[in-house]
Amino acid sequence: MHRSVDVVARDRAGSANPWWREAVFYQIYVRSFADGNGDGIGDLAGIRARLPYLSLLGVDALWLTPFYSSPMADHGYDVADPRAVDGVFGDLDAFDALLADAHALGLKLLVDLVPNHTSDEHVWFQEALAAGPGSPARARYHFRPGRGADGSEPPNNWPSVFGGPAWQRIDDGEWYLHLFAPQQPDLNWTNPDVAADLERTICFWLDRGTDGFRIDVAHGLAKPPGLPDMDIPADTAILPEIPGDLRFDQDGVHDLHRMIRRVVDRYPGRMAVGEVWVRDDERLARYIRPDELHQVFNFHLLEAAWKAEELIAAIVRSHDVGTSVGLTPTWVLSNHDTIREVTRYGDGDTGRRRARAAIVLELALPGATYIYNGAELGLPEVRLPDDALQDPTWERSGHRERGRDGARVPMPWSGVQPPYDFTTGAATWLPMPDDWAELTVERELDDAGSMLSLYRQALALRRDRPEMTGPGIAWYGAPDGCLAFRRDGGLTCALNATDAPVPLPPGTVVLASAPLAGDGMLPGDAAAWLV
Ligand code: TEU
Ligand code: CA
Repeated sequence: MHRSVDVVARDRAGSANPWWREAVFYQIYVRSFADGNGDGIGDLAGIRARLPYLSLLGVDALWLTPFYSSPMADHGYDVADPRAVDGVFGDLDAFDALLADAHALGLKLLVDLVPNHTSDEHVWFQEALAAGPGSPARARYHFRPGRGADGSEPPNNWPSVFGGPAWQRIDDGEWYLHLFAPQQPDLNWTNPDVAADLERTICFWLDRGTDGFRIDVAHGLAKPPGLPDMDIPADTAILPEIPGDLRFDQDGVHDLHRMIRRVVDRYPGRMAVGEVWVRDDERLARYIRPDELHQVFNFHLLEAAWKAEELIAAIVRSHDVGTSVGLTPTWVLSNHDTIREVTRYGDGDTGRRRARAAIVLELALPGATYIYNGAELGLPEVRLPDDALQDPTWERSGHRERGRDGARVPMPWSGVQPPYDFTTGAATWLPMPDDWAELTVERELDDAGSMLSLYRQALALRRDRPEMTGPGIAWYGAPDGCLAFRRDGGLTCALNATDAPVPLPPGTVVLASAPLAGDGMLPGDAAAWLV
């Protein structure tokens, strides 16, 4: 077996080697990272106080999830004012101070843009409710009369991503569209006010020195003319990107990304990465054409099962998406919407071993990597009690889907019991498990065998080793259930997804996710780097 996906990345737009191309980004779910004022909810001051940790970890850039003024129906992804900081998280001074300190440590900082929808408490939506049917204020959203004789049926059959219909009826009988929670009305991107306001928001954050954006639901935004019904397979109600899904990835979305790019390009060195859940690679690549986004998340690796064939296919596909437009790819193992990798890969010891191997694999790959806070500690998904669940998915699915809270439990910093120094207060916004004493930052920093130490070693090697370079990878033959590839610069990465040891490829091991199984043998569920 010798597959080659060698492609020399074309330089484009400005710098031959922009900082984001091979950067390691660290995603901070702001509510859950560190609490600076004792109310049990993470905030900007908490992040600022923990910046030395992030510098020690060895990442290049941070991405903060929304910290804007919000009623928190979707924990900040329901934005009431995109140019104001919510009091729960701090204020603009706290943001500026955080940004200045991050820059002083050499860390770049991205903020989240949420252009698909606003909060129902956004001034525009309040105006729209008051102004009535047919008004210019309603034209900024998608208001429609209902179907049926009395208009009591939703205008079309679209489901909300969080369960239930994507339409909400209001008192005067009209309905409005919300692809997510009813508190997140979708904006109408054919209305010029909408684009003008996003431009203001982009400039507002870039003028403060922010390095760029993660763009929420970047495959949403544009809606098909007339909002027709879509085909909904009987077995699915809420997964986005079902075939023929008219809610996402409409051709008109690309004009909006070109607009965003024109604005961002006025600020040299800044960038935007889109959250695009599009499983067709050719369509996914459209979002990173030279005049659109700089990067797009690529979820193939996150969605691959723990099997060599699936991992290889995910890597080849992701790599090709990038190189088809002259870019290096992006890699993601988890984020605040997905099951934590330790749990996804089998939980317990098996899950931990595989998550260790997965990060060794991921950090060997050419391109940019996004790490979700807590992954570096090996945090598992938490099975929270029903009465603690806050994700709107839980209620909207009629308690069929537990939602994403299990991946959003606050970070354990030190100590042996909740709240593990996440807060100086007693309670945390989601309860923390009693058995996380071994998973704190403090404990793992002191343990050479911890997940955190593995991340730190891998990140340091990635930064320092000359072998970790070049955009291409060449595949080696590998035993069944295993994979091995070599980067242009000379690094070999081997991964064993079986449960029995296999011989390592030739070379000197510089990093291994588990102790080697005797001379030159890579144990099961492990990965290694060789030079
Ligand atoms: O997620 C968008 C989105 O489509 C996700 O719901 C995704 O499809 C799903 O979780 C895959 O399992 C973004 C944010 O990341 C999410 O936290 C927000 O709730 C959502 O947008 C609405 O703003
Ligand atoms: Ca707080």
